[in-house]
Formats: sequence, structure tokens, C-alpha cells
Amino acid sequence: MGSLHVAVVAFPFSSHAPKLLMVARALATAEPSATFSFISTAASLARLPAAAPANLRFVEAPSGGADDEVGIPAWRRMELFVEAAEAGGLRQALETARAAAGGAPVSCVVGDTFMSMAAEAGVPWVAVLTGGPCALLAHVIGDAIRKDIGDHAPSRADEPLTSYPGLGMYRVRDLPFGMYRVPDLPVGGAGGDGANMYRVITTLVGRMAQRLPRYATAVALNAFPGLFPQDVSAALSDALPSALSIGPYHLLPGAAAPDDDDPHGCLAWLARHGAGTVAYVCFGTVVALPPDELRELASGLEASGAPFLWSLPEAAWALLPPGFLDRVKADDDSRLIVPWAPQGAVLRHQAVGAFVTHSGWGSVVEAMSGGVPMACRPFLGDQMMNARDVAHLWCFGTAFDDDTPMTRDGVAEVVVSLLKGEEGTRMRARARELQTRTLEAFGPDGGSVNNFRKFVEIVCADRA
Ligand code: U2F
Repeated sequence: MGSLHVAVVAFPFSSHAPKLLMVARALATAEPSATFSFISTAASLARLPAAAPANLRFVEAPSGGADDEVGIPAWRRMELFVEAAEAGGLRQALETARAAAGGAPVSCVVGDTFMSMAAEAGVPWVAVLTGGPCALLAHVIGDAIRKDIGDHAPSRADEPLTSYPGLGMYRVRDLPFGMYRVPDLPVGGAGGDGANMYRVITTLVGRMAQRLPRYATAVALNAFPGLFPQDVSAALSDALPSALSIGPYHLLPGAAAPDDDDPHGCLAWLARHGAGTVAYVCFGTVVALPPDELRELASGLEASGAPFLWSLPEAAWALLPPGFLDRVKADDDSRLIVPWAPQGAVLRHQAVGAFVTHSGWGSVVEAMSGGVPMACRPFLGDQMMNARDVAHLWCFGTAFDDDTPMTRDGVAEVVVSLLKGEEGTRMRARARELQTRTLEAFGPDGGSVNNFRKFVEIVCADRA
């Protein structure tokens, strides 16, 4: 291994760290002579697959108490971690990484956009965005939007954002955190957790929006070039000239973990089903569905009569309708509920014909690259804009509005329509076109491949 040493710094919550690890693995694969230190908290590292190229090492970051997962709510752990990182924890981790790499100083920090304290690390900060690019655009010009819309947002909810370049296809109600309304965040737990989580995330996102355009040497986007229309790409380049579309990250050479962990046998179960017959249901790693809506979703899935695979954290199983789990178990040929599924592989499986989801950005690009039509029920952050992209820009799915809870009949109808209806057939065709374009971006002379080459050059520039 050479003396070039790059640190990849994760944000250790939700699905951010696995996505940063994909970029780290791809970088280490592309530049085998350099050393890469992947930095996250001990608890976050313990949840990640350990397999990695030989030139990628794992380094613990101080958690500030955030790793104490018992009894401390998620928003407070996030706050503790960020406070510690801002107060010198990141520098300490970089120092640990340097010592572990035989004293080779870190020449570049590749860091999650939420880790904007990396701007003060004394070396270039190359940021990695895990969320939707258009939500980032809205955040970067957020002051202007807030000044215009301010307190009037609810009465202007359906107004299109045509006065903001690149945002004309979204409505005021689609705007992310803090610009439209303070949401009653469904992030699990009671007692003001939602309001606190909102406060912590809003602060993080605000710092990110201020620091990215000023300090980031480059910003990686989890999208391929040409995915968005020209006016959107132009607005993104104006706001963030150093943005590079290198995604979907999971398709970068070397990014994927060697084997998909499938502890609950989802893939074997899917193998027993015909092409395009199964609805896959998953609401990501942050959203905890409100109990009433969870029950409506469960009843709707049953009422659809379609086979379904549902990834649902075990903590929520007690909230399911009476008898639901027993009925699922009694009919386990056509229904499977698991606490975790290898989603990437599930969405690539030919049996999956529909995806009911919150439309987190990772889920959107995974569905796109699997060619699977989506039913989006967005809740927070970038999810409303992502759902709008799916339903109105790329037209490979449908979207419930963020203030319209799912109902039994609504769910049954959308599942049947996606799996068997004419609209579903059209959407599947659109999803397949997007799948082809996604894969082309990774083919010879593909847009993401070419941009990734530039990204590697920036990250691994000789700065001695
Ligand atoms: C937050 O999103 P989430 O983590 O809730 O959702 P996604 O961006 O869709 O990412 C979820 C990832 O977790 C994986 C899945 C995705 O890569 O494949 N996963 C899985 O493999 N198996 C499971 O059973 C469940 C999930 C936020 F809420 C969103 O608004 C943002 O867009 C996102 C940005 O990173 O972060």
C-alpha cells in the first residue's frame, strides 16, 4: 500500500453509513495503491458488513455517548454524536486513522454531506450525498424559498415552485424539512421525539446547505448523469458547480458487499413465485408508520390478494391487526413478513412486480435499477420530492400525498393496479426503460463511470 491516505467519514445513523461504505469500497477498488480509512462509531461499524478490500480499514469515531442505544432517544443520540464531532471528535478520529495507517497523513476527507464539520479538517472535503438531489437544491436555495413562502406555506401548498429554476415540477407541499410545515414526524417513540428529531435534523441540514457550496471540493450525487431534465441539471450545476453524478452508488464497481446477507430466506421464498407477481413492502430505516396507518396497510395488502414480502422492524409487529401475523404464517407460501430483507437483491429479483415504500432516495434508485414500479407514501425530508419524481417526472409509479394516510382500499387498489392493471403495465415499461438507462451509465463510456473516474482523481490527487 502506498502512502496516499484518504478518510471516508460516515454519518452513523439510518442507512447513511452503508451508502458511504459503498463509495469507500468502490474508491478502494479503483485505487488499490492508496489506503482508505472508513470512519464511523463502534455501534455503526458493528452493523456493517466487515468484508472489504485489503486497502480499506475501519476506524472508530468518538460517539459522544451516541452508541449507548438503550434508553436514549434517537434524536438525542444524533445530537450527542454531532456535538462530539464538531467539538474535536472528527479531528480525533482522523488522528487515530493516521496512526493506524503507519503515520500517513489524511490528504482528503470524503464525508457524508451531514458531516459538514469536515470543512474544518484542514484538508479538502469531498462530500457524498445520500438523499435526493432536488431536495439538496431546495436546501441550498432554502433562504430564498423561506423568505418567499414563509408562514403562508399551508395556504400555498399546491402552488408549483415555478419561480425557482429546476424546482418547477414540485409543489410547495413537496418541499423538504422546515420549508413547508413542521411535520408530526413518524420516527418512532412518543413524548416529543418527533419535534426534537425535526430540530436536530433541521440544524444539520441548515449547516450542510451553508457549508457545501462554500467548502466542498466536490459533491457526489447518487444519480446518473441525464437522470434529471436539462433545467434541473443546470440549476444543480449553478447551485453546486462541483456536483458529480456517480450513482447509483450500489452499482459502482466494487461497491457491493460480496454476498447479500439473507437471514430470513427472502430470496429462496421469491424463487417460488412467478415473474412480476409479488409486492415488496418496506419503509426504510427511519420512518415508523403511525399505528392506524400500519393497520390499514396490512389490511390493504391482505385485501389485494397478491403475494407480498414485507420488511417490517419487529418492534412494529405488535401493532398489526389482530390475527394478521397468524394468517401470514398460515399462508407462508404467498405471504412473508421479515424484520430485514436484502432489499437490493429483492428488487433485482424477477418475482417482484411492485414496491410499496416511503420513497427514501436509496429505495428509489434501487427500484429504478431493478426495473420495479413503485407506490410511494412519503413522510419526511426529501421523500415528498422523491415521490413526485417517481410519479410525475419518470412516471414509473404512483404517490400518495404526504398528508393523506394510506387506507385499506387505497393500498389494495394500488397493489392490484401495479401488479395486474394496464397502468401497472405502462409503469413497468417505464421502470424497465429507466433500468436500461441506469445500467448504460455503468457500461463502456457510461456517464457514471466517467464521472467516477473524475471523482477518484479529485479524491486521490497528490496533495503533498
Ligand atoms: C433516510 O432513508 P432510509 O434509510 O429510510 O431509506 P433509503 O434511502 O431508501 O435507504 C434504505 C436502505 O436500507 C436498505 C435499502 C436501502 O439501501 O436497500 N434496506 C435493506 O436492505 N433491507 C431492509 O429491510 C430495509 C432497508 C431518509 F429517511 C430518506 O428520506 C433519505 O432519502 C435517505 C437518504 O439516505 O435517508
